[in-house]
Amino acid sequence: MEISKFFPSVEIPNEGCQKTLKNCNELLPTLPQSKAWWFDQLFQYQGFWIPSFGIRGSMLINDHFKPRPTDIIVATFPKCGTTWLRALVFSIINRNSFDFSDHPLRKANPRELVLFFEGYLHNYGSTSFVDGLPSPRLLSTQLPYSLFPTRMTDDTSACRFVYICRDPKDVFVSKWHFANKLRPKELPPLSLEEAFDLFCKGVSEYGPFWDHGLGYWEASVESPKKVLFLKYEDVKKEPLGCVRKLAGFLRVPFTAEEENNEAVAEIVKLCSFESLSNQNVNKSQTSGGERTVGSSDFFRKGEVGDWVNHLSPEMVEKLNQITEQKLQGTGFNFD
Ligand code: PAP
Repeated sequence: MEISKFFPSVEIPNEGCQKTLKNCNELLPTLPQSKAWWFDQLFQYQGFWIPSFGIRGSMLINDHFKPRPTDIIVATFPKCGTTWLRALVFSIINRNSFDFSDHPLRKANPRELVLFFEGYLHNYGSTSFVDGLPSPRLLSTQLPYSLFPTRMTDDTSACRFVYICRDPKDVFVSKWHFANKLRPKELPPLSLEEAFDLFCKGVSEYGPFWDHGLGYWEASVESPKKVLFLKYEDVKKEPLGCVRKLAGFLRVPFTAEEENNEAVAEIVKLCSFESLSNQNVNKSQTSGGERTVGSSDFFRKGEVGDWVNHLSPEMVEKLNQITEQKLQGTGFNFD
């Protein structure tokens, strides 16, 4: 399956990976299934609704991936701000290698600079491509925290996760728009009502939203040096503070000289919605017949609170209620 233009194909996997792929092919038909919002079927796997390529990627990670202490995993639930976080992490880590006027983000979409972990593993059918990347490896994922092996999540492993979460009302609206843009032409549009019902039941790519966020939240509370939990709304409100926090967490804090040179402000400006969405490289459209993902599809409004333009008062009440109920007593909220 072609996931996007950003995943090149393919080589013959080694024997171990072939075994994992065979196990995955045998497992998939035994799992509960649901229609996906856009391309593929969704399968209920270890409590989450995941497309087949995500399960394949997760099984390859579990069986074969060798983490390094320098690995940085950029994790999100879909539509919570992956593109933005990828751009920020890439810019922070590589800030001494590039001039802001001739920065890679002016020539490439953030998805090309921070690779989609499970997507690449799925497409190669092995970990070999990711094994060959130089350190520090920046890898992006939408997999839930519980699907990673303990050799990545326990305290003995030094690889780190950065997660960005977002108000579920905005996540839902963003996801619904994205789904209707990318749904195959032969399928009817996904109505707001149908999508809402599915989202509330947890049935959407990588859902349930709340369980996904909670996994990373709890890990960030337990192991704050391993997992940093950010909220989209906070990054919008306090971008400078959040970028400083991110750099500290990634163990590359800004120096006094960089502060004097306004490096933090430059990164915030370069990675802002206005700046990224206006780069020519990010203006390519979804190609009509094929419905493959275009770079521009990852930039819609980039606002906090667009849900007011789409959700009825009843929908708002229902989503707020589910959120309150799911997150009660956890310390994780959207207040
Ligand atoms: P993905 O899950 O498909 O990778 P992701 O990048 O996580 O998508 O989320 C896309 C959302 O982030 C879009 O939100 P919207 O539909 O509410 O507009 C997109 O506009 C927004 N977005 C993309 N880039 C930025 C940015 N630089 N700053 C803020 N928001 C952004």
